[in-house]
Amino acid sequence: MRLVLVLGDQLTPTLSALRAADRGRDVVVMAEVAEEAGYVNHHRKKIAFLFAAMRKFAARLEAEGWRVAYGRLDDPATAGSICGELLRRTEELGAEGVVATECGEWRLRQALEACPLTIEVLEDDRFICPCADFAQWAAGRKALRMEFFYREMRKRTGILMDGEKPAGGRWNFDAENRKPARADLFMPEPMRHAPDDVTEAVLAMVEARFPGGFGRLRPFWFATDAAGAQQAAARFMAEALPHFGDYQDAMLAGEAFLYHSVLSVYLNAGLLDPLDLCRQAEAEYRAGRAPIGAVEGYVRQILGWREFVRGIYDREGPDYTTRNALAAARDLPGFYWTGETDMACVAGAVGATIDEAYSHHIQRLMVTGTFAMLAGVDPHQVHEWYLAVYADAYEWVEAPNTLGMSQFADGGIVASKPYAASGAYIDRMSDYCRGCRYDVKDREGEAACPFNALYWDFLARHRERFEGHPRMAQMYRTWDRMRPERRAATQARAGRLLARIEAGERL
Ligand code: FAD
Ligand code: DLZ
Ligand code: SF4
Repeated sequence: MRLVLVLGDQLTPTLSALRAADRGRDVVVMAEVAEEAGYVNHHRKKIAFLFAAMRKFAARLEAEGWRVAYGRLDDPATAGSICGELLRRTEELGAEGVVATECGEWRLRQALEACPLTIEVLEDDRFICPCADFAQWAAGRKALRMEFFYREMRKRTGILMDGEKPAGGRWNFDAENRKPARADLFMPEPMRHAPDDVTEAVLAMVEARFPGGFGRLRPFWFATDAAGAQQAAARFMAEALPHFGDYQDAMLAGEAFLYHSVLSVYLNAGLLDPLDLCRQAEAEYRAGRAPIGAVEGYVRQILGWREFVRGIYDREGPDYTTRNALAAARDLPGFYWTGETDMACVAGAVGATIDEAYSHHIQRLMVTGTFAMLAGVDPHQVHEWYLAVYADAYEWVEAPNTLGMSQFADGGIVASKPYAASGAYIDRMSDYCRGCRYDVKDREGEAACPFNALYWDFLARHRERFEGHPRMAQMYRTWDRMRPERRAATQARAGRLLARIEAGERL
């Protein structure tokens, strides 16, 4: 008899470990453990979502004939860690070994390697591109560009392909996407699920165990099983997908979700399947219900970005999260945890994060991400923040996005250039600046938008590294054309802002 390990983000009935096991003989081990709940200051909604989904998945497996040894967080006998739980169950049940699907995070992969048990580790084939295939694609390339990887994935899967050609005649419809949002648009809403008894019990436990934990626990409306997640996906496909491309990069004050799917939380826990979502989106295009630009944009995020960052995480190894190419060392400002700042865009993004354990990609990238990079915040602290605060956060997807795409801490593996931008970008893509105490048009005064001075100061600080970059040279020419006294005033303003950040003052 063997134990079959099923982790909180492996809630998929066709998981490789379950396929390899014998349901008449083997015992599934699932465990809510303090070590996983505490390796960062997870949002309470994230913990509640996972525990409720784990309990329901265990019940489903039992209904399908599996024996499940499930350890609850408040079980007095719990060993407190995944390895500890496997050891406890081995002894209790007299098991002869463990079969597991490879864990997403290096941290846990290493902990299981060090666990004194015989563990057979199988590939996680819920991903569309096996790590070995990614490594083969990447080998020998000077630079890894998502776009080329993505085209290979389109050809390999046949998604949005008309024979050898991309559907709609082009691989990429980005140029037609990226409209700023308008407040008078119809706003689709993600599907909200009322908590049932299982979820209520988990919410009560999380309330009791993590009274000072990060984030608002209620109202809680995530789906916690595959059927609910599938309903949410169907709602997205019908109501939001047709405009997904148009407003992919838009932001609106008070609108946390816009036309985004809000499905990553389910996808990353295994309640939805990535290829299936791509096929559902393609079906909307083929049926004429959603335009190619929207569907291609959506598919690119999953078939392209999601698979690409996972391949990078695996290839770069466990030290990836320690990278700090720009030698940034400031502490993460306290307002990342409280939202207490006069910068309306940051307050909006952090506020959504506190309330929903969610913010959409452009808020993550161009608001909280860009601000941290411009302010020279230690990327490891930024990484730990992103890993904690989002319900969809697991290191394999979060770290390349944070350290690579948003902080340029990996020196340019994920992003070819830093996502640095002044307040003008946020002003163009959102309505935040209208309601902000700061003046987005000003760079130097005490009421000037902090992004502006910090942006130019960032470019000046890292001139040696970036001025030769073809897509950044223009910015350096603009900076050089400014009058010396304007440049000095801008850098003085940046210096005052950075000093206030270091002193922990409100911005
Ligand atoms: P949609 O906008 O509807 O996109 C569709 C799907 O595409 C998503 O559900 C997601 O699965 C996938 N996707 C989109 N962009 C990316 C991307 N850049 N990388 C990988 N998959 C992508 N995503 C996570 O799943 N977990 C994270 O911890 C995470 N951390 C991030 C940190 C930073 C600093 C940044 C800039 C991005 C991060 N992302 C992360 C990527 C992206 O922001 C989220 O996937 C997206 O916001 C999830 O919301 P959604 O489901 O509404 O996405
Ligand atoms: C994120 C998380 C949390 C909060 N708690 C648990 C848990 O108690 N038990 C469990 O099996 N998994 C949990 N997870 C998900 C794991 O952290 C995730 O499986 C690893 O990070 C590997 O990707
Ligand atoms: Fe953000 Fe600056 Fe606009 Fe205020 S003025 S919302 S700080 S970009």
